[in-house]
Amino acid sequence: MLRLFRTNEIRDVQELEGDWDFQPIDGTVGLPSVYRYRMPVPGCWEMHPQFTTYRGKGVYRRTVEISRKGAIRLVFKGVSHTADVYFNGKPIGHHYNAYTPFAAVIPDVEPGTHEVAVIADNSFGDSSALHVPNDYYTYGGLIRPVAIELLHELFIERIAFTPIRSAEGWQGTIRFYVRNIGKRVLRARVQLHLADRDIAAGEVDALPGEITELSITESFPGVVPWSANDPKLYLLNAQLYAEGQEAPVDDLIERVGFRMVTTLNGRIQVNGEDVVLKGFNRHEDHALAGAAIPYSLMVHDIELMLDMGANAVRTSHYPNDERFLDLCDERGLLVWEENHARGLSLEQMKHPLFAKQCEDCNREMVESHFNHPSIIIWAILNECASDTPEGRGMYRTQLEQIRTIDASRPLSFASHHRDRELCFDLADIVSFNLYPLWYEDEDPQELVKQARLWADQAGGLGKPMIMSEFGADGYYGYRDPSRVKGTEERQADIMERNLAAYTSAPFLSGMLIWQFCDCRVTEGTGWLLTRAGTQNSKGIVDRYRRPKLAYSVVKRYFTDQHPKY
Ligand code: ADA
Repeated sequence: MLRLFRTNEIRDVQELEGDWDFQPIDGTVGLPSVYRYRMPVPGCWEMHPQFTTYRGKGVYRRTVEISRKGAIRLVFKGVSHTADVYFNGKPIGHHYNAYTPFAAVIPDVEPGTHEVAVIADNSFGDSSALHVPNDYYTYGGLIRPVAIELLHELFIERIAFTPIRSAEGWQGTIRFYVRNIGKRVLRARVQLHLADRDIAAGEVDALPGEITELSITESFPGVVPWSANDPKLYLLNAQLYAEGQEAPVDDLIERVGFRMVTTLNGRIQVNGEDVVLKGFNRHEDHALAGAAIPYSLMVHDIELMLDMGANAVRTSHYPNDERFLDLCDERGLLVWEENHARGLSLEQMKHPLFAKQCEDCNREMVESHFNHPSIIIWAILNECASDTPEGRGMYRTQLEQIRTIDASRPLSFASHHRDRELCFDLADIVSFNLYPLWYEDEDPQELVKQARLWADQAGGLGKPMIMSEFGADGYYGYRDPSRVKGTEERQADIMERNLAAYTSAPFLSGMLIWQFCDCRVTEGTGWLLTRAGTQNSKGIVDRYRRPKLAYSVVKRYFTDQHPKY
């Protein structure tokens, strides 16, 4: 399943899910001649009994049937973490980062049987600035769906919908990006259907080899706004006509919602109403699936979060699977989505590929997830060197890059630098990762007030504030009357005191528990990579989603006595 709704009625799209051939290879070898294994796609190779800890390169291969002569596009929603794509043995694409989608166009394909092969690499090394040994696991393989599309030489690359709420009612600015992979200029015309309206969106000369933008702003009177309590969604159906053709040559269907996010008076508003985010940080990790979480288990995660009374989720620490975001759109869960970086020091940020790899990740994240109404915050660089002047320059560049692509959502970053933070003035929302009662013996009530003062003194005055992480380890099943650190009892006690403090702090706009589920971490040395069981055990549920004692504590604070916002 690619998405939770049909994205094309005209364009021929086929998902390439199922068993692919698989073979691990040494660094230097190209495509192998013998494949000894089979591997499911989407999937992680760590779920195969022979590859539970394999770090290196593995080749996935399968054949595809093409029914007609012309252009095709191979779409990869996520390959972990570096992909080299081959079509009939020829290299056609390269991509870095497990958590963002990419595609490769092949302009002139004959009908018949063809071979697709992908070398996936999850090793750490000089060419990777963001995937490094860390407090989560970099799995290997084709972890998200793959599809093949049959294309006309003129097609819709993407659509960006921005809802606007004004005194006169709802409007929407819609940008169509039309791509011409042919050799001559083509006149393109876009016809749009949205919220019971048929709209001629306009015409444009699409230049060969380029992506041409066409933009309109329209009123949509009478639409029902998207909200957490009533997450009303609309299909935005665009059809593309090429000169000289009667019938549309391509289409793209997006799903959108009418909602606007603002940050006024030190609070976050959705459609003008103040919201307080209550929810979780969630890693895409499951004991039975690794990072390739199937749809039914995504639903299970969302149901568990909603059962505890959550209204928000943070996609720590990378862009998420689109199907999960689709579910958040449908269930009305507010999303903080962030780029891929966790805990990088200034030295790691000075890696020669850091800037480029972040820039690609930011662009791919924002462009591909632009239309999800559930996403209300974009964020960058969790706990990186925002306490240094050089780091500040990099934060500034990245926040500016995101604002250029999407000025409609507030920006944030999660900081653990306390009074040493230097970048709060650059963001719209100030966010703190603090672990009172776990790493430090501090009183959450006092600490959260102190954090507000730190923010006010460091450029965050008047900005909304979120406790973006707090939590404690609790090993599933370890219960003991001593309530020592690591017991489920102690974790529940620590959650109780943190939640009591944050739910009664009137100046907070959000609290996001670290973390929803336990997650596997990279095995290594040093305190971070030698966590008990090679996992971060601060989940409120374990890696199988079994609830710990803290579950009912969270539920008590997030539900009954507290409204959804
Ligand atoms: C950090 C970090 C998380 C996780 C957490 C912890 O603040 O952002 O990824 O490592 O702490 O468990 O210590």
